[in-house]
Amino acid sequence: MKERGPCDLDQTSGKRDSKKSLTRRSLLRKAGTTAAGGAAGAILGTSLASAQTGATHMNHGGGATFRLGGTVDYAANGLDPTVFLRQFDWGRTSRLPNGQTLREWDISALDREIEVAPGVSFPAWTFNGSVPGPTLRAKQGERLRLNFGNGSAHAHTMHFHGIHAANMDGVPGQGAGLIMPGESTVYEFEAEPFGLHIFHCHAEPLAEHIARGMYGTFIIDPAEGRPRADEMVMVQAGYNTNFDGQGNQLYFVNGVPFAYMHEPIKIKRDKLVRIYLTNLLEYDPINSFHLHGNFFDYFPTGTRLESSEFTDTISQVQGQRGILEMKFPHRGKFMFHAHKTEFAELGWMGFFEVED
Ligand SMILES: [Cu+2]
Repeated sequence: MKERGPCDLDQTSGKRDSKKSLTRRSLLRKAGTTAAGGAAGAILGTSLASAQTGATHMNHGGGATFRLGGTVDYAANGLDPTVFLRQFDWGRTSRLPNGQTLREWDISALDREIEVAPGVSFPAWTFNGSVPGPTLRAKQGERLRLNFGNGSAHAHTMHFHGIHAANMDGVPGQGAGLIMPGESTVYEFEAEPFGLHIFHCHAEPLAEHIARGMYGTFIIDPAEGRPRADEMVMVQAGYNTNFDGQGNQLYFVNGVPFAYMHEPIKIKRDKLVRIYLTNLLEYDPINSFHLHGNFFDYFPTGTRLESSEFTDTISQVQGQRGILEMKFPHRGKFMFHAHKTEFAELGWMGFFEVED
């Protein structure tokens, strides 16, 4: 990891209200004394710098930035959250002798340093070079094939949620088992059931392999499709930048804390929006999603076509996921964030910007 100097905690004026002081204390408690202090310091710098200029870092008008307006280098990270949001990897297709469609992807495990906050680098383990990995998408009834190669210095697997044979489960000791550095394997199974699923590495220690970034979203469309909508994927997770396994110093959707505060998600008023929301957060047992100024229909795991709930807040435990559908009747900016406010203030918050 990059070395950082002492973080910016001492540069504040004494002018803070009790809420910011509390935030500062909880950040100090979480940050520890390693590089995580840098990460938390970068975040904390937001509220302290804002306090000095009279703004607040949850300013609904201006949005949040890291200290001094810094952003991370999306190009170097191989992931631009605004692009990733609506990017679905359909792989390539061919026809099997029985007439079934074969859909195929090439996935590599790669070690990669990514910038998780301005000037703070994190030694990630990735699928295809980014955290999260690609959003894989298929249609119910297809045959799916994953050509998996391990270009990492560590042993990994690909474990898919879904219905499949035991030897295609991507766990140590079954089927191909652990895929060693330089080795490869093929996972193959039917696309079932339709819904919103996930994939992740299942090598041990499992929590670390996931927390390092080895996860992604796996969507199987129902045969009859879903109503036309502006579709997007949001992968909730975090970075445990001090590797203590006790919690996370940064939280996000789609790899970059505060990304959609910098760059609100543009939405057309009265148009159907569909969010594929997954939770790959390690070390914290529960994540949540709360939408301001609106309600949504919720389809847990996306495996039924009828909404189970009309709400503005849902929770997801690790590995849980669900589809949200909504229309925005009002123009303007609306926040979305973890209703676990500690996560929100450490990066898991963003804006929708609704326009005509
Ligand atoms: Cu792994």
